[in-house]
Amino acid sequence: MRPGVLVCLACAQVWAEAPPQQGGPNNHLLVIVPAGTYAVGSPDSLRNPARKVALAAYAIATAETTNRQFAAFVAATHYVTDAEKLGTGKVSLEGMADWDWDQVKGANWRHPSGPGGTGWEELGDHPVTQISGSDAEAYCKWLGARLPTLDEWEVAARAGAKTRYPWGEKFDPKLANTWNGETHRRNTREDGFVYTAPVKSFKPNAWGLHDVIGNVFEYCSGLPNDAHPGDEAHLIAGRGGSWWCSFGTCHFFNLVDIGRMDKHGSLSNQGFRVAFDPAKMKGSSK
Ligand SMILES: [Ca+2]
Ligand SMILES: [Ca+2]
Repeated sequence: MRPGVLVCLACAQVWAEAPPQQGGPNNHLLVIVPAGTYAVGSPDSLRNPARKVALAAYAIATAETTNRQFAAFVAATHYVTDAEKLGTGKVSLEGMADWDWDQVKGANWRHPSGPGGTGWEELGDHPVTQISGSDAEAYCKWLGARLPTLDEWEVAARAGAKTRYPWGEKFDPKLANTWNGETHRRNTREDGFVYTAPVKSFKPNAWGLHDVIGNVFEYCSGLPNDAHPGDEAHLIAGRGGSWWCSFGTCHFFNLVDIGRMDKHGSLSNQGFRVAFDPAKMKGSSK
């Protein structure tokens, strides 16, 4: 597709044509984003200021990577995640105080809330969690994929929208899986889910991407402009917020804010979606 085919009409969210979708390895459904110059950021953000970015063509998954997809990777490679090596993962449950996370022994992607909680087999269509940014990179390497860059993630998540959310400027709790309620002591269940939701439970954006807002924070490559030299070794960026995020705690469930996480940390609200360089997709046999 030649650049310029995607023409924004009078409304910021109406595009002449959505990018094509195609099946990728390990059952990832992908959107092909054409090369072009795209608007990202916001005038209100220091970490992600409004600007134009030139991108080469890339493919990005329409959904967050699921437990079933991650299980196929582990079955093929016997990969051991950071949480499994450490023996613990960070878990937050309804009833805890805002911002509290427990370091739970035995919490890992197979049992994201800990050994007594629901296992991955029952959460096959849910996004994989309790994996670190380093684990996500290992999955991508196996697949012949990579993490999206911060700008690639935002362009695909915006799908032409210039607003704070894919659907406009005002948050709508029915359109994404976030934390509903005044505090983490009690969840009002307005969006129907307390913790992760099966991927694609919510309406996609204009380009067919689901859960760009909420469900799980999504690791991206690169760091925002306030990073220091050497930060890449221990930090990784995340976008879009998660089921845990609320207006009273981390309110990064939007198209602008960029989170920074411990690259080897594992939490029950952090996951990822994959991206590809189109030329490399043909070589994958997964
Ligand atoms: Ca929710
Ligand atoms: Ca997400």
